[in-house]
Amino acid sequence: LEKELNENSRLKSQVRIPTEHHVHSVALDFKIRDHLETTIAPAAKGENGSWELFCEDGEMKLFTREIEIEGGVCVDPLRAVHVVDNITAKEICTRFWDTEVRLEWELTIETCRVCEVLSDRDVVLYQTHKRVWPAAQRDVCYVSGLREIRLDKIAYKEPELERFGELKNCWLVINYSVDHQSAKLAPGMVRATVDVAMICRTYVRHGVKNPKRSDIKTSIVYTATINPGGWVPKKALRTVYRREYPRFLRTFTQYVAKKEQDLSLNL
Ligand code: 16C
Repeated sequence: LEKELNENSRLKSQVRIPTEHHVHSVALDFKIRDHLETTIAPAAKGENGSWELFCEDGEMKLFTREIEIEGGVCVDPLRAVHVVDNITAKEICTRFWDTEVRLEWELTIETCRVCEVLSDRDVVLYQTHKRVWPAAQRDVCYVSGLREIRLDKIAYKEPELERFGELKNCWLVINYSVDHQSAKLAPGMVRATVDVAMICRTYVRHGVKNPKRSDIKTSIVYTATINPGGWVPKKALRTVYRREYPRFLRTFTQYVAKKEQDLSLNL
């Protein structure tokens, strides 16, 4: 992190002492700020032509770009935008972050274990993913942080949603790879790395004083860059991603909606 900050004076000026104090707090704070600046920028949505829209289903849109690094390893970034009715940013992000319910919606993993609880909203996790033939099985170890974001920290607006209602709150989850002493590589396993952000904003219909679930909409911006950690046949990998990312977003949002539909609304 120090090296990255020293090389980038723009980011250096924005790093502050985070409210959490643990071994990953400064790096996590830096990641949160970077995602708030870049991930939700409208230009990243594909209007500049560099992103390929590969799946569209109602409000849900998924984009990717083909990127290879040294050794022909494919690290295509994924960017998805979605708008869901009736559920809040906090509900979506809390269920995405909560390991207790992970296996209820995450269809690609075999196991998930908490390596360390860093604070009441930051954890280090280890998980193994289902094996896809002919590639070796992958595991991943990452920090996962949950935050509510002050609205004055959000640089970009969503004009269509602002026509519907007033922006009420913003929550996010950041997952990024780290090493941990209790997450040693198992034989036959290949370590993948991830950089994931889920940023959600809740809007309440204009003019409504006591909103019901039918008066709210939440926008989701989800981005993911996975390095599969070693060679994987590119065509197979891209096929898996183009199948699994839409399946994840659809399954996960439907799961949250079902779990929350009968619970009272807390904004
Ligand atoms: O963000 C998501 N989930 C979070 C909680 O689990 C977390 C997960 C990050 C995904 C890390 C995946 C690392 C493994 C990549 C292996 C690729 C090898 C495939 C070989 C193909 C020939 O942030 C939602 C994640 C949405 C799913 C993304 C797609 C990942 C593919 C995983 C491969 C297993 C497929 C199993 C098929 C049943």
